[in-house]
Amino acid sequence: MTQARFITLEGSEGVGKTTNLEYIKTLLSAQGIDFIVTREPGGTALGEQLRELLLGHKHDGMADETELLMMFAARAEHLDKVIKPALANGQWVLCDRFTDATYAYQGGGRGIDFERIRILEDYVQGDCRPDLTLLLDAPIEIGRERANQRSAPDRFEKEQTDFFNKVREAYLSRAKSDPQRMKIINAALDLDAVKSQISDQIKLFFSHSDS
Ligand code: Z5A
Repeated sequence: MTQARFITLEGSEGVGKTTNLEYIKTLLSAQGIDFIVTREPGGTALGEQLRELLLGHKHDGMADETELLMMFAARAEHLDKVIKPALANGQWVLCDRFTDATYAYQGGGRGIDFERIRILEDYVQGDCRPDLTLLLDAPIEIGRERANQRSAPDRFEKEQTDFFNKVREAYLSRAKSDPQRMKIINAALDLDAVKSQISDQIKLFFSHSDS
């Protein structure tokens, strides 16, 4: 496998992205792949500061457009400082959330026109898109119940079930329209069953990357 690949992990809150990221790291390491792990919003010093502003409660009444543009501002920095240099250097990139999250949260959840997001995506990313996206999908109640067992809710986690149902719908609709890249993982199952689906998809991806 010569060319570096860009893999992203998506899903609504508490579905198990962080948990399964650790598992994907072991699968990549086992193949001897050189990779970096990063996340959005964040991944750079500036991006992490934007993350604090986006997730914290200091700006609870933030306009939807401000939120959208801050996501893309953090992404522009992330692409410039981390993602593109790593890929150019032959390192795979494993990223916890990327632009599908913008379509799902700012598009589906907040109701911003998808076409506006697409214009920003083209402007900020050029032709940089993930090669593989694993969408961890579970009914909202399951993810929320898992997430509630942890820290106090952030600005997004304060949203109501209706918001998260729209987020989930937008994610699923994107996966249906781009099935080559975006693979749906049933994250409602127990952890071993989730890992097994992830392992199957990653193996399939490796086999395509080889050819
Ligand atoms: N956001 C946005 O709006 N627009 C954008 O463009 C981007 C992001 C990039 C970032 O949050 C927020 O930014 C996010 C969307 C928005 N807000 N929300 N909601 P984040 O990604 O950092 O946080 P998160 O989505 O809330 O993820 P999380 O809370 O870290 O959850 P997770 O990583 O998916 O889950 P986890 O921590 O791995 O697991 C949660 C618990 O469940 C934990 O105790 C696990 O042990 C347990 N777990 C995991 N899997 C299982 C299974 N299969 N069975 C049983 N228990 C399990």
